[in-house]
Amino acid sequence: MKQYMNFIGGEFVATGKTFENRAPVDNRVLGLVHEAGADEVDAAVRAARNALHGEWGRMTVTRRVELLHAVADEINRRFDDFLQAEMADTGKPHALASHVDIPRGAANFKVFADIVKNVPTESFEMATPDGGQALNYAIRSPVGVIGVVCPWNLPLLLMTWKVGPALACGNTVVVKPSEETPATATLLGEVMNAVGIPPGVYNVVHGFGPDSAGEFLTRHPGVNGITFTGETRTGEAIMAAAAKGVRPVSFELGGKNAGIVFADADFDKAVAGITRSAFENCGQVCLGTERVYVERPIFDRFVAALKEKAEALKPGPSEEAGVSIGPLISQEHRQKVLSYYEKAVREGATVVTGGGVPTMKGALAEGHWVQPTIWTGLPETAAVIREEIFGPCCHIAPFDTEEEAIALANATDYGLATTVWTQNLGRAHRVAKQVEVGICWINSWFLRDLRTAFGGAKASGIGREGGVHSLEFYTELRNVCIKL
Ligand code: NAD
Ligand code: 6OD
Repeated sequence: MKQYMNFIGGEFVATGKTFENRAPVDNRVLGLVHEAGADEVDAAVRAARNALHGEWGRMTVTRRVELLHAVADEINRRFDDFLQAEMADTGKPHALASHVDIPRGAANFKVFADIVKNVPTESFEMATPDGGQALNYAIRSPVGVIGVVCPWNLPLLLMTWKVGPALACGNTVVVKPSEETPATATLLGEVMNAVGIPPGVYNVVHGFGPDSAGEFLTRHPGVNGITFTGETRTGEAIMAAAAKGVRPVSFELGGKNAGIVFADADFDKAVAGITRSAFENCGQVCLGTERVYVERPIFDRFVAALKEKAEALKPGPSEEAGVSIGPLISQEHRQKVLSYYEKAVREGATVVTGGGVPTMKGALAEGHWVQPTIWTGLPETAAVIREEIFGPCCHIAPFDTEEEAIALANATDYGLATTVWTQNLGRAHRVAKQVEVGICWINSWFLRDLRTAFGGAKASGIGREGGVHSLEFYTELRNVCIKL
């Protein structure tokens, strides 16, 4: 039976306490995860602290950049190992994991290493009261030990999106992967050792949230900053933990994102785009579109076209030819999604398609499958329009004016992302400026340039990461003032 161990100070560490890691496609046991207790978390934080004061802390930026490039190269060399691990843990289709998750896992190390190498700091000359001069210049120092708490939907991608810039800036990390997806974070430990990242720079502790590794890590006074991706409610608990010691947080939280389709949009591209934003990764993307607003003249045609696309999605195991949708992550999450499917019907929705569980053959019948689902006809107060579901589903409603579409999109506590479909450039700019989100895609969705700011407005997050913005969180900017 495969064992997923903690990675502390460059060594794989077993604990007496394990839990099962199960495959979402058929619920088979993939292996046993060694849960870290308070002692292991403490050992990981101490290893990370020691590494800050060792070779890593003294290393030149040039050498650090070389090592992080080597990490990326080694992930690419072991591409298939990472791919198999990610597909087993998540059940996502091969095409998605091989084109998005694993390549981004590698890119996150190179891009941020290059940014850190190339970003200058400011300097100012100033006149002094005695008629002389002083020179001010800024230096960026690592924050210290960073706690990285991760979700399960894009495990390697979202973990390295934090670890890449944290290490590039000279910090050390203790990563707490989701209990649902322990594999790729563990595998990355092998990569770190293989390329010569000093022991203690990258640590992994496995376990759950409350009263387990997640809470032990975020409450640990030796952690200098916490970066977290996950549910807004979990963010609230972590923020309370971070308040002790006044430690900084960077949060990427939940969403209830709108898609807006104007009648002047390229119809086929809009349908293809919303098909992706509503159903990709079985709807388990924080940037996904669970509320779609379509201008009235094309509403009926759009609903019919999206229905056709949803019904054409083929569920199945990651490597089967033609499979385009995987299962949900767990039985528990499936219960949550199905409870919303039932609630939508109770609240009076018209179920355009889906609403249940597909028939799967053999062992796959034990997997966490749900049908891609489209609703119409609900009032904006309905639970499936207000609350994040995180499943392959959306409600579609008509609108009549640009102002109405913007008001509908903004009528939510969340503010992560919007996707807007129009061929009118002026309208695109007007809407993008008024939607209250961290990222607004026009005629596209989940198109990522890692040099840009990423994060959420309102209840969708705190702070921005990406490009130089990551440096704001992962470094402490200091000013040196020299009287000349
Ligand atoms: P989650 O909040 O349940 O768990 C995320 C991580 O937090 C896990 O590792 C979990 O063990 C840990 N955790 C849970 N409780 C904790 C606690 N009290 N203290 C410390 N750690 C704790 O989220 P999830 O179900 O894994 O992921 C889905 C959610 O993540 C959705 O809400 C989605 O929108 C959000 N998400 C947001 C973004 C973004 O960029 N904004 C990206 C991906 C996912
Ligand atoms: O692409 C990224 O950098 C990013 N943070 C994506 C988040 C996806 C949410 O599920």
